[in-house]
Amino acid sequence: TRNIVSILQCLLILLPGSAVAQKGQDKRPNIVYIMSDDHAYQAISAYGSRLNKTPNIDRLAEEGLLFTRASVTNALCAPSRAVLLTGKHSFVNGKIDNEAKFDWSQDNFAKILQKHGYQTALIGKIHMDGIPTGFDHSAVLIDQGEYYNPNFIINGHKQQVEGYVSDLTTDMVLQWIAQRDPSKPFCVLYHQKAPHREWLPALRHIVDYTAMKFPEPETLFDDFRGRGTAAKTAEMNILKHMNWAGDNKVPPTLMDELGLKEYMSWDKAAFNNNLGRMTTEERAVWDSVYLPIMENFRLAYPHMSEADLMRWRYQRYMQDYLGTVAAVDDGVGKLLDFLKQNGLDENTIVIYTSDQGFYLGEHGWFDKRFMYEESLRTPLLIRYPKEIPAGTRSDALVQNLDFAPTLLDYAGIEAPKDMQGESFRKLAGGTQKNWRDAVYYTYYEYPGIHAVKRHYGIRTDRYKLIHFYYDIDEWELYDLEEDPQELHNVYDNPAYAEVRKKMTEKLAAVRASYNDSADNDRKFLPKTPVE
Ligand code: SGN
Ligand code: CA
Repeated sequence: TRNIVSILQCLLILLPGSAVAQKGQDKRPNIVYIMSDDHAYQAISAYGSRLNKTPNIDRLAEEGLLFTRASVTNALCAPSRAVLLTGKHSFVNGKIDNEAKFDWSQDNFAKILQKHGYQTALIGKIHMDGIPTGFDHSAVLIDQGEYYNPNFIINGHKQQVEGYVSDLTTDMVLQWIAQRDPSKPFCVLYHQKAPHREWLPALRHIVDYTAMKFPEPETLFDDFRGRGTAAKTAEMNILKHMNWAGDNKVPPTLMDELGLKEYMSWDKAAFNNNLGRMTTEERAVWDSVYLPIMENFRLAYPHMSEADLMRWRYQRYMQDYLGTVAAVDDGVGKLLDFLKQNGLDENTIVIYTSDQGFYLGEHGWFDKRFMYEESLRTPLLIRYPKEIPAGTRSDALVQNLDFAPTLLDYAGIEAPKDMQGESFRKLAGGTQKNWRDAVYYTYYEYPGIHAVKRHYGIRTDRYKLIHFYYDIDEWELYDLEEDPQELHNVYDNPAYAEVRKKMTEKLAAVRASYNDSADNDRKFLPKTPVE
């Protein structure tokens, strides 16, 4: 089977234009929904990245619409995917964290599209157990998936596929589009694993990216003065909580030699498993690039201060993270070219987004989870020339909650009344009239990895109010205009008394409007209380 997949991929690459343009009377638009995993907007040049260039994702901004303030309702992988599918908040669809079971029997927008004659496919990472419902075809990674020669479950059958995960995911998407029935519209969820931890780039990108030096964020050495307990106790610090082998690619033998300890018990195993998936030839290329870096580190280590180590780890992190983004961007380029070559570019809506944002060293952090801007916000770009003028930007407070109703709207289908999001198709011209003035956020995975405490809150045009609860009871209020980096909690600042009052009322109203409550918060608490 590995060979068959490879042959099909070759055919596809050899025969551009082999897919058929849309035929027949059904002119409803096709949908390609691209979602990568943990792709920070700070790592997209259309968003003004200081770090990297993403020429292909940028094409979506040049030819379509870029949302500057799109956000998620719960900055974690599987919950975000459940919100995408259902158009409902986590406390309604039940997938509150990565652990909770997702009930695939509930309604989702793919099922609705299917019922209305769309061909549907899900390809790449889904990170939810069970057999996906609503898709004619599925080829999904298992759990987090693997970077090199990954396993896929293709329509229920597990198989290892040779190649690099981001390229394979792209090729499988193109292959599926090529073989579809051209008389019916299609919708494909094209879900990249990258740039998720442990950040292993395609071999074609490692020489360039490991040679780069990236600017440091202003808050790399944040001391969290002016913030509450939650930020101080989170375990997302690049110096203290990152894995040496798995994340920074320091070989386990070198860790032992330098006396570096595993932070996560699976650190060394992760390194060995990831690299163990490469063929001998692939491994030789990898070693030729990474071993000299590690030899330099071995020599430098005895003379490095804590700050030096932080800087070194930040650079290593960025080199690998941004290296994985490069193949995601290549894939977007390949898809856009493919659609054009096959006459599908006018009638296909192409969306690019991520399952949430990510910290690229801001506050000294990696990972996500918090309602602070870097993880709350997510990139969102849409190309659909029939309705969206080139080069449009919108500041509207759209959310991943809105995807299901929006995609149904584009397909000419009325969204079920119980979906909580709203179609943002009407914002496509760039207007912000008649749109929500606050987004609602909930986060539940605590106690858990990275130790980010449970919280919920709202963000409006200018302010953000957050309540951390469970083993603490703390409020934070930020003035995003005065303090875009969220360094000063002004909740107890008398100058903000009026703002605090209004935001508190607003939060209560928004919570009630979505049917969320303190009872819900309690319902989702772990059964055994934390000491
Ligand atoms: C793994 C990662 C975490 C990450 C979660 C959730 N650790 O547990 O850093 O927050 O996934 O990510 S790792 O050492 O195993 O890589 S999510 O995107 O799936 O929500
Ligand atoms: Ca994610």
